[in-house]
Amino acid sequence: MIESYLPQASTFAGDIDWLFSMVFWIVGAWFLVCSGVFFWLVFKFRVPNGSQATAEYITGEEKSQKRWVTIPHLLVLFCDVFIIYGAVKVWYDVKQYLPPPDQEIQIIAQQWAWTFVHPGADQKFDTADDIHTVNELRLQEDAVYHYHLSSNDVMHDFSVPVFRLKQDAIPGRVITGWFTPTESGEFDIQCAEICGIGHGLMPARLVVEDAAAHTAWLAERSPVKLAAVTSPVVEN
Ligand SMILES: [Cu+2]
Repeated sequence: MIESYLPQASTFAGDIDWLFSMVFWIVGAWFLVCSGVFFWLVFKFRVPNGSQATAEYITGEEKSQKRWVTIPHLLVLFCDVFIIYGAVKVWYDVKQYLPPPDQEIQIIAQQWAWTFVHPGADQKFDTADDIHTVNELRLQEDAVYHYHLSSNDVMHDFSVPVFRLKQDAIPGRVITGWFTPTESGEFDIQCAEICGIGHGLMPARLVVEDAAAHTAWLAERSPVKLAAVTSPVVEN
């Protein structure tokens, strides 16, 4: 249902959509039942025009009256079991479990831009071959990524709708999570936490590409290679 409006581009996007759909159908069914009972009562006990009938005072103490509360209550609790089971399972898979990574990236939020850091060929951050991009995140399709999300100033939120991913960035903390892109293409990234007057101007682009294209891009953007090209050759 949701995927017809927004592609599912990560491995867990389908699980999140399944959870949304389950809650939608359970709550939707109860909404229809409640509305039906409500209007049935309204019309059944309608007083004809001109009648002098007075409203009946019901204490709700009789067993036959209490049933109107206890039976729906137990049925709702029964539905809650499914919602809680599904929510905890999906939450664990998306937010608490960390599958072994193929790649790692750093995501740094600030007022009002995103900086993305790839560790480069040595797979280590804070070294000379790190690749920095601003407001453009390039990822390899079908690779498991660990992200390390931080903020330089206030609270932000890294939101990638096609991944069904939202994660707050909190100053002073580095939050690690994961995703696996499953569909190549260009998608939106947006800050999802009001972070100041430029909050709405904090979008970024996500580019997911196949392994060959991504490797070529990493090689081309490597600062070590760029330095080799641009630095003057010193000869004695
Ligand atoms: Cu922000």
